[in-house]
Amino acid sequence: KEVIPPLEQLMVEKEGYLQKAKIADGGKKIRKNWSSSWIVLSSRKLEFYKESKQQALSNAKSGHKPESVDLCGAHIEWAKEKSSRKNVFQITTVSGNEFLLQSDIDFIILDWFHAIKNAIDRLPRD
Ligand code: I3P
Repeated sequence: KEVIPPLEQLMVEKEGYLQKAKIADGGKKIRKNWSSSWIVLSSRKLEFYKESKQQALSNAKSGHKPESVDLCGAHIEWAKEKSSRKNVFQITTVSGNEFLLQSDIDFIILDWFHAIKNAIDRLPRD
């Protein structure tokens, strides 16, 4: 059966490539592994695609799901001490997933930080 998502979830606020590393899953630390990810921000969530946008779109048609992050109650903070790389921030979800996001380009990472922070601040905390 077809599930129709609420309109707000269809509204993309920002999308682009960043370096991503997941460092905890459900509160449990996992081995850091940086990779390039196509990231899509909508009002309630972030989606991480492993592939290019083109590939992601064709995979989406075949029912393949990206990793999705619920931003309700999530935290975002700069995380200078979590990496040797520059321009790293961390997102921590209510479910205890932790992601580092990074770009070498200052304005790109700043734009993302503020876009995600604004999305989180607009959402209810639970
Ligand atoms: C990790 C890899 C990461 C590095 C991490 C290393 O080694 O070099 O790039 O994180 O450092 O442990 P491995 O591939 O053997 O797992 P940064 O690039 O963010 O510094 P860390 O352990 O200090 O997080």
